[in-house]
Amino acid sequence: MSEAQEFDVIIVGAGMSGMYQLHLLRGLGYSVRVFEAGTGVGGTWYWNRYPGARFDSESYSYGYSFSEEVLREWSWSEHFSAQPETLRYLNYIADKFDLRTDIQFEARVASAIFDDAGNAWDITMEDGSRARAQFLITAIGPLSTPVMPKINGIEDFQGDYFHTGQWPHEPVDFTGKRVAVIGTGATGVQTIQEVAKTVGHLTVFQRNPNYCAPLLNSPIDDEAQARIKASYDEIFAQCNSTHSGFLHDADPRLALEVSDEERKAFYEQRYGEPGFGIWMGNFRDIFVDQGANDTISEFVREKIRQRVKDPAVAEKLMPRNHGFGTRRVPLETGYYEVYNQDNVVLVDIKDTPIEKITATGLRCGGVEHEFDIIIYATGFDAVTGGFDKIDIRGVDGLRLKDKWGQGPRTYLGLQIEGFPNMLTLVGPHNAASFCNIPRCIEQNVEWVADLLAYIKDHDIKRIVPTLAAEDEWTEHVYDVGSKLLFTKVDSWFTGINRNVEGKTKRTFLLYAGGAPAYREKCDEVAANDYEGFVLQ
Ligand code: NA7
Repeated sequence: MSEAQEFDVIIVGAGMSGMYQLHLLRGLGYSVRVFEAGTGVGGTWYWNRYPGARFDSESYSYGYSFSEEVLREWSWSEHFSAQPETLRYLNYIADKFDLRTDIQFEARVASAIFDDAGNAWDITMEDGSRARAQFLITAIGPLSTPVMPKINGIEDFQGDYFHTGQWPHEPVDFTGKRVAVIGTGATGVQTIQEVAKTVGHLTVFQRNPNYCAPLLNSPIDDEAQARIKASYDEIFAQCNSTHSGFLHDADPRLALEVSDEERKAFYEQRYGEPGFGIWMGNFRDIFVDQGANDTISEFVREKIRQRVKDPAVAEKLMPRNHGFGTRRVPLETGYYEVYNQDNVVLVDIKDTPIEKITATGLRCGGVEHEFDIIIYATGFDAVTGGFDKIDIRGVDGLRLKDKWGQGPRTYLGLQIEGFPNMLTLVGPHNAASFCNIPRCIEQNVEWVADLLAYIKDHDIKRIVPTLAAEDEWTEHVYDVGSKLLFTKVDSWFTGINRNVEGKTKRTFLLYAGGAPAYREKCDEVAANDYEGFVLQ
């Protein structure tokens, strides 16, 4: 067995949260090592190189806010930047703060075992190399475990096939090719509208449609750039004041208290504005009141009806089994118009699932389809999937996967009873998993850095939440969730993934009480000497 390298802190993952955590902890004098499975930094933006991948958040609300110099130096070129630019940005951050010296790339963590007597974590990589540290920080992202569908014959296909979350680094040429896309979530929508521009023929296999709304992206000109750079304080203050860290905030009115004309005019206005305004800036009751939700759901269905020429195709694209915004709203640029192209076919597979993948394509509803390329936009084993892939064992060998068998249990989505000295950035039941994510990442990372500064000052060897604190937080998370229409619907928010063993029962993976309330609670816990934690 190779000898273990020793550090004060091990961080798993060099995406946005791992990078910033490394930067802050190094500044506190901790020895830190980041283990990253990829060959470069960037996490989500490193892996998701599929055609059309881009922000649905305004670019300038997405970047880090912690460095004045970065805010001055970096210029986003579009209001909603594409993946290559975001990856360039994250590489620029890594260079600027000299992060790579403490990141080990191509190192995938296989197990993390807590040494009770030594108050330390023993980490083993897939290649057998080992490391040990007092603290383990997971920065593994909520959408980092791509999942292929459970369909027979996937490996029999003789053409090229890709999962969007494991896209090759080399460009893929679709010109003149017969292409299939399976999946119509936020990723599928971005992919479909992009590949439709060059394909010979495109077939989309849709199980459930989603309510998509216009992104309305545009370049940032010099004047807008100057305005943005001069108003970063206001931009971040606005994000920090809203429920989910976006620039958009709920309208104080109720959908059903205004007149039909006023409601319609408001929906038209939101539909015609860039970004998530229609989701995050809508009437505040659309997520809790089915009647209110019905009005916006029908409005978006009507837009689909207007934009898709063939009424039968339009009908297939209209969600009927859930309300607007109760699943992630994909933002689109000409998505619905793709279905007006002569070389695009939509196959509804709700009642006739794909039977098998064949050497030349796939068989569905008794029909053989032939393809050159199959794209799987089938999503992720969300939020807990990254944890499940690592054999994580706490006190008395308790496996995290077993502890979370009936759904996650955490304190603040940041620590777990029975797993001392382990901190979970953007973990389940953490506000960051339902947020304009960098805004909440910064809160998580800064809170953990403050905690580790306190630990250093007080010579603490071990921190773990009490069972009572964990129970109380978990109950609060489910209680808040139970009031929302989200929790009545199958989606990755509710932990449903029929391609993964054991993920067929609804739970709730997010904290939906809002980023401000979450931040307040975290601050209160810290101000009360880390109330709810046992510090030894
Ligand atoms: P999603 O939102 O989980 O979407 C996955 C899509 O794949 C969805 O349309 C699924 O249909 C479909 N799917 C999954 N398995 C199958 C099988 N077996 N057959 C056919 N279709 C299937 O993942 P995304 O990557 O789009 O988005 C995830 C997040 O990333 C997104 O919310 C953004 O925040 C970024 P279903 O709807 O389950 O019927």
